[in-house]
Amino acid sequence: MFEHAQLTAWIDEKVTLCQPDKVVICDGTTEEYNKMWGLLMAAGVATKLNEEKRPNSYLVRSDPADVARVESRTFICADKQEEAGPTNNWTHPDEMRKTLTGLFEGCMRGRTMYVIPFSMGPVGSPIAHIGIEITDSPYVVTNMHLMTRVGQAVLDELGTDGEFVPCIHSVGVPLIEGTSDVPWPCNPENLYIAHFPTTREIWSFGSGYGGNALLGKKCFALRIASAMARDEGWLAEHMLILKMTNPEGASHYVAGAFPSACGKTNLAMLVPTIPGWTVETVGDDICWMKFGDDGRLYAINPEAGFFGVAPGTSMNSNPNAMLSLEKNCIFTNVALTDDGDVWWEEMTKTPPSHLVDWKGNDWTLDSPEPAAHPNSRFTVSAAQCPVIANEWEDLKGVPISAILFGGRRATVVPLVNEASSWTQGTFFGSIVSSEKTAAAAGTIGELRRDPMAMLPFCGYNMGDYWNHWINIGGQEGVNLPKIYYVNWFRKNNSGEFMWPGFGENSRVLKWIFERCEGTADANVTPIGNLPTLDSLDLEGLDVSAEDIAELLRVEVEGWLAEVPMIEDYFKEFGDRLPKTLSEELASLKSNLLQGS
Ligand code: O2Y
Ligand code: MN
Repeated sequence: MFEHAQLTAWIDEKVTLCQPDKVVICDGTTEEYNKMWGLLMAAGVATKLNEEKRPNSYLVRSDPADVARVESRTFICADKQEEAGPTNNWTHPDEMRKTLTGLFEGCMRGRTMYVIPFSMGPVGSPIAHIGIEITDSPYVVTNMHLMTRVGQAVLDELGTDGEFVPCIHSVGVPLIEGTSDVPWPCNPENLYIAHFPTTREIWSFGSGYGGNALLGKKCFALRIASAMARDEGWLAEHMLILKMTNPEGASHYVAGAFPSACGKTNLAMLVPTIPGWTVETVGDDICWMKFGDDGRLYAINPEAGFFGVAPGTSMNSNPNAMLSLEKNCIFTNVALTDDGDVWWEEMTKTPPSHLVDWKGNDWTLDSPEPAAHPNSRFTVSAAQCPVIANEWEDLKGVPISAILFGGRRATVVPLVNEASSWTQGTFFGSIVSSEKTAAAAGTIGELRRDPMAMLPFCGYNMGDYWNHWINIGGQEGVNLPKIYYVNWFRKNNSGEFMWPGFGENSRVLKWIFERCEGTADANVTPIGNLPTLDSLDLEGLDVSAEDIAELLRVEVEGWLAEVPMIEDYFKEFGDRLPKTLSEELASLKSNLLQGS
C-alpha cells in the first residue's frame, strides 16, 4: 500500500481489526475536502453557509453529548503509575490495549477508514514531526486538512523508513447492515483518549469532537510530543508564539503559556494600542522549540490552523480572528442566522432577534439558553489571519527571546514580573494558577494549579517535566529566553478588573521587549524584576495611578501566605519534585521575610 513497510504493516493490522468497508488514503486536496463536505451534508450534520456572506464555509452540529475534550477519559498508559504522575489518569498499557482492542474490533464496519498522513509543522522542518491518523470520521478529515499539513508531501518526507506517530481514532459506532446512521455518531459511554508515550501511539474511541478526535493537536503535539521532547532534549509546550516589532523595525519573538480559556488566541493576534508597534501571529496554541547552533531556542507552530472558541470572539475582542473567519471556515456548534450566516454570544452587541441554536432549535431573545455552545469552535487555516507573520512557516523556526507564563489571578500576582534566572522562571511556571473561587479582600481564593498551562497536556510525570525544564536551562552554551510571569486579571476590592487587558497588554509586551533589548529598567525584588513606574509605557492609558501602583506592588503578605500552599502542592509530587524547585521556594520565602 505504501513504500514504508512499517506503515503498511500498521495499516493492514488496523484494517483487520476495525473491518471497514473501504479504505481511503487522504491526499489533502481541495477535491477531497469538498468530497467530505458532500458526505457530511448528505448525512445531515453539516450545512453550507450563505455563499455571499461566508464563502466556502460550513456549520456542523455535534451530538449534545459530545461537545468538548474530556479530561476524565484521557489516559497516559505507561508501565508504572509514577511515570504518568499524580496529575494524569493512568492505566497499564497491557490493560488499555486489551480494552481498546475489544472496542476497536469491527468498529468501522459499514464505514470508510480514512488514512491521513499529516505533518505537525512545515514539511521538512527539522523541528517538525509526522503522524498518521486513521479515522472513520469525514469531519475529522476536513478539520485535519485545515489544522495540519496533509498529503503526498508528507509521505514523500516519510520515505521508506521515516518515523511517524500512529494515531487511531473511531467514533465507535459501527454501521450494522439495515440500520441507518445518525448525523453525529459517537459513543460517550465508551470514551477513551489513550496515549502510550513509550511506544509513541495514540488511540481514541467514542468522540468525534476537537481535542478528542483531531489527534495531531493535544494528543500528539502536546502529550506524546512532551515525552518525545524529554527524551530528545527539546520542549513541546502549550504556548502561543507572537512576533513584536518596534517603530524602528527591530523584532522579538515571544512564546506564552496560559491555561485554556485565558485568551491565548486574543494575545497571539493582539492589536497594540501603543503607536508604531506591531504584533504578528506565529501560533495561538502550541509551540515546539529546539536548540539552534547558536544555542538559542527556535520555535515552530506545529499546527496549520486555529481551532478557536467562538463565544466571546468579536471585532472588539479580536478583530484579526474575526477577519480570519470571513471565508473557508468550519464552525462547530455555533448558531445559524436567518440569512445563512453564523452567530455566537458576544459576536455583536445585540443578538439577532431569531436564530437556530447549536442544537438546531429556534432561538429568540427570550430563550434561556445560549444560542451557541460555550465551547463552540471555528476551524480556519492560519494563512487567512491578516497578521500572520511571514516567517510562520520558516523551516528553521523563529528564535524565542521571552517566555510568558500566566494564569487568572484576582489577587497577589502582579501585572508582570521577570524571573531573575531560568530556574526561578521554571519555578514561576510550576506554580501557575487560577482562582477557582472568589477571594475576599486580603485573602486568596481556592487555587487551581495549572503548571506551565500543561496540566491536562503533559504526557508524563509533572515532576519529571519540571526537571526536564531545569535540565534544558542547565546546559553549556545555551542562550536562553528570559521568563516572565504575567497576570491580566487582577481585581480591586470592588471586584473590578484593574487592568484593561486586550490591546493594552502591548504595554507589558513592550516592557518585556525592552528588557530583552537591555533598555528598560526594573526594580529587583524577591519575586524577580518588576517594571519601574517610568519603564512601563502608560501614555494615554486610562488606569489610575493607585491601580498601577497596586498592579506593580510586591504583596509580601500575600506571597508569604501562598508559600505553605505551594509547599503542600509540591508535596503531591513526592521524590519526583526537583530539588531546585524546593530551593527556589525556600529562597523566595527567605527573601520575602528579609524584604530584599
Ligand atoms: O474542547 C476541545 O476539544 C478543544 S480544547 C482546545 C482547542 C484549541 C486550543 N486549546 C484548547 C485547550 O483546551 O487548551
Ligand atoms: Mn489550548
